[in-house]
Amino acid sequence: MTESVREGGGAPELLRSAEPVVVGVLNVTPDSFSDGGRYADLDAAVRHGVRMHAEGARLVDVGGESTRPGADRVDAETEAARVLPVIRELAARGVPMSVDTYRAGVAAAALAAGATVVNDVSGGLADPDMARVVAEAGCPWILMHWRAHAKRMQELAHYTDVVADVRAELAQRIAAALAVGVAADRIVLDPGLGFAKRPADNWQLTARLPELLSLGYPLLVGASRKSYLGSLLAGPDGTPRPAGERAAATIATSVLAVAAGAWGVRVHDVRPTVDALAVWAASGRPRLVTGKDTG
Ligand code: PMM
Repeated sequence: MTESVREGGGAPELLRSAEPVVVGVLNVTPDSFSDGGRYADLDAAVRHGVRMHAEGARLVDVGGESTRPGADRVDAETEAARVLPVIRELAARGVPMSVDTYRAGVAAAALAAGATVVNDVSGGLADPDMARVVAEAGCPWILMHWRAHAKRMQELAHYTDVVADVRAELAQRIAAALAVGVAADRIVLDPGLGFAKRPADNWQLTARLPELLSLGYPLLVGASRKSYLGSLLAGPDGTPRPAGERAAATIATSVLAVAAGAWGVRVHDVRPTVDALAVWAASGRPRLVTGKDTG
């Protein structure tokens, strides 16, 4: 293994970025809720990854299994067969990537193929071997708040205080990661919007990000095109706004998250997000002051 792979190919510096980090979504799946099927073909996926990088994505997040509520799981071989060729091609073109997987075997193969970050929607819960793979690679690990696989997750959307509960569960995932030797400066947290969350839970989490930031780790927020935005923008007859028409709501959410202190945002629409964050930066990087901040 080369030094640059072992050290995460510059990825640890990315975690200390002074600029908000835009992570571009590349789902190599036939069935993701927002872009399923569009990038299932290798050439189309590679073109889209290169384009998102050129548009300002600091990471392209390559995923091979849909995590939309109710989605069927795929086996590890299928997942690897979807993501590895794309990762190899994008690495050859100098595109920095995370792999969106909860499987240790897929993560290890993706790191060997050129990904430098592991984005684990299960926060290390789904595969007991993931922490070891990440610790040995020394790569950044995005730990997302998660309660169960897609088929069951919405049954588990019950909280006493969603922000306090997510914070406590993320703290447990941090402790578990540190216990197996993952370095603290490789950890990124993510509230997991839409994962075992009702719409009101997602709004609470985005409104109270400073409480999650107080754990002391960079925070990634992934609101892009999610169904709670579709519910917010429902038509008069209650029909949710289709996924492809949630871009403005996503961008607003992303800017608010960055203004609240988020390290990065995971989005499908990279260019308008980068543009919106340029406006935020040129405006003097105004910070969102919440009730908690002001005491
Ligand atoms: N959301 C999805 C998939 N992976 N990873 C992280 N870290 N955070 C998220 O919010 C997240 C994720 C589901 O959305 P998609 O189908 O658009 O990829």
